[in-house]
Amino acid sequence: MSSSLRIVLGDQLSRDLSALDGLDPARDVVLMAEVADEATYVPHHRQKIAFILSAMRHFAAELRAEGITVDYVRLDDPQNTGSFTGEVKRTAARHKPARIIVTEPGEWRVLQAMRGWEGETGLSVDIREDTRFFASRRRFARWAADRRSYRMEFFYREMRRETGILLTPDGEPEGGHWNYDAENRKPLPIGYTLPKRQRFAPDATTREVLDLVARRFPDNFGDLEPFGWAVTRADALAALEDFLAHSLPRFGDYQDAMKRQAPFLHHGLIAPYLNIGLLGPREVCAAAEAEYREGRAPLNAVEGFIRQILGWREYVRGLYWHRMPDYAESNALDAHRPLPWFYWSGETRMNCLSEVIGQTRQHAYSHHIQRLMVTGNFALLAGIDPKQVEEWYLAVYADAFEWVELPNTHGMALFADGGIMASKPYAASGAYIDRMSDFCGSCAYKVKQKSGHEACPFNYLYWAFLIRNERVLKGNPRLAMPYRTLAKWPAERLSAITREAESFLNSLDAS
Ligand code: DLZ
Ligand code: SF4
Repeated sequence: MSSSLRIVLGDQLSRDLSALDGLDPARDVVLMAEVADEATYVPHHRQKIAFILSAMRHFAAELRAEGITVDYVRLDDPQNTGSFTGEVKRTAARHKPARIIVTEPGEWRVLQAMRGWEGETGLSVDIREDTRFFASRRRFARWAADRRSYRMEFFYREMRRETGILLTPDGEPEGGHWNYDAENRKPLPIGYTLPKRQRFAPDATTREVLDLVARRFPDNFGDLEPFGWAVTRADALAALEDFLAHSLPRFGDYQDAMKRQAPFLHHGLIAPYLNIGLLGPREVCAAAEAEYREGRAPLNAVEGFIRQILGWREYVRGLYWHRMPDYAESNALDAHRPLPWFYWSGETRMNCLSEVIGQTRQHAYSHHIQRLMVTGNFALLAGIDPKQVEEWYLAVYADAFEWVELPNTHGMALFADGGIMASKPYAASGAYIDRMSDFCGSCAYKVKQKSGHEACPFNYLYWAFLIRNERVLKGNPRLAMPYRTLAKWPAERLSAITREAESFLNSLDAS
């Protein structure tokens, strides 16, 4: 048998990766490469770079411990060409394999590069399906065929039926309903004690990577330390156990709640591990289901958690591959304002935004409702250019890869796809943030005030957004109520709102 060069990318750190199927340790070589292109295609959070590089180094060490030959290229290797394609060519020249085997990547631009590898190396390139997802790209395409717009809920039900997860023996949804979200919108009670979350102290490998990142990326966004992410499968499993035991039971109740100085609440904190391959979605869903079946966690929590993975995560990935590359180009609400500088500095008098951006800077993490209803909501209301918002989301979160970031930002948060993905824009005034958080009490603005210097900007921005986008949004049945309200207001009131919003937005510095 001739040898194969097998390539493992930084978000493919799974022993069951299809590119490693049938690997012959006596002949095959695995290539893993730290490359400048990947570290710089957006200005990643420094913890994100450290997390990925450290997890890559640990994964390479685990493969070597199995007797597998790993050609590992470090970022500071003087021969490093800086690109996947350059490193594949260099390694192919070194090892002279008969073929290249790789698993399809998570990003469109990388797939385009991969498609050029045959021409670049003169070798056959076997691009294998990423079997770590529940739904293959083909499976999603079958579901999406003939639909003009997609709804996660229906796709999710099919996934539940297909996998049998949380079904009764006669194939009905456990508890009689598919979705328990109505029970999952409670604000945190005052004085509530949150579970303590397990974090992982850096070992020698991580320390070395932290030094490298500090040297190479001194000016990137985000605190490098304290660094508490798991960088091995064993620690990622420990993080999952910690979540299941202490946070899952109340995950449902408080999954939309927000609190000052409490970035993690009851959230899973496992998206970074899932998205780079340290954990697999099947094992995570099975573990959560077992908590319900054994009576340790209630159904509203377990169903809500599983829906994020079996439903939402698969749905956004399917949609990304089904609609790319055109998906990224739409701008349905004609939003062109530049991203305000405070998204990077965190310096704004709007307390909700400074809290959420501060947590993001500290942890390369912010939970889903903060991403959607604070940073996302503001960008939507302010009419910020989708490309600039997307770059920000792709850069600042440890779990962000384009397949998951783009649909969530472009479709869900910004409605830039005009409703392909979500049935309405998630626009909200300050009242929503006030109901779900304790941010407003210590804000320089007054959440109950609708206009004037002290008014919460979300209040007039919300109405100005509806006024500005009336032509596109008025027919949306889910926005019928606010448009009925607007119809009752005199024209002077509408133009005063528009003026106030414009003058506030014009006062913000662009990034
Ligand atoms: C995000 C990232 C970074 C920062 N660095 C690397 C790297 O040096 N080497 C690597 O293989 N992958 C890295 N990644 C992850 C890639 O960007 C990711 O594999 C592609 O975007 C495909 O999803
Ligand atoms: Fe945010 Fe408005 Fe509340 Fe201030 S008052 S924290 S700006 S929602």
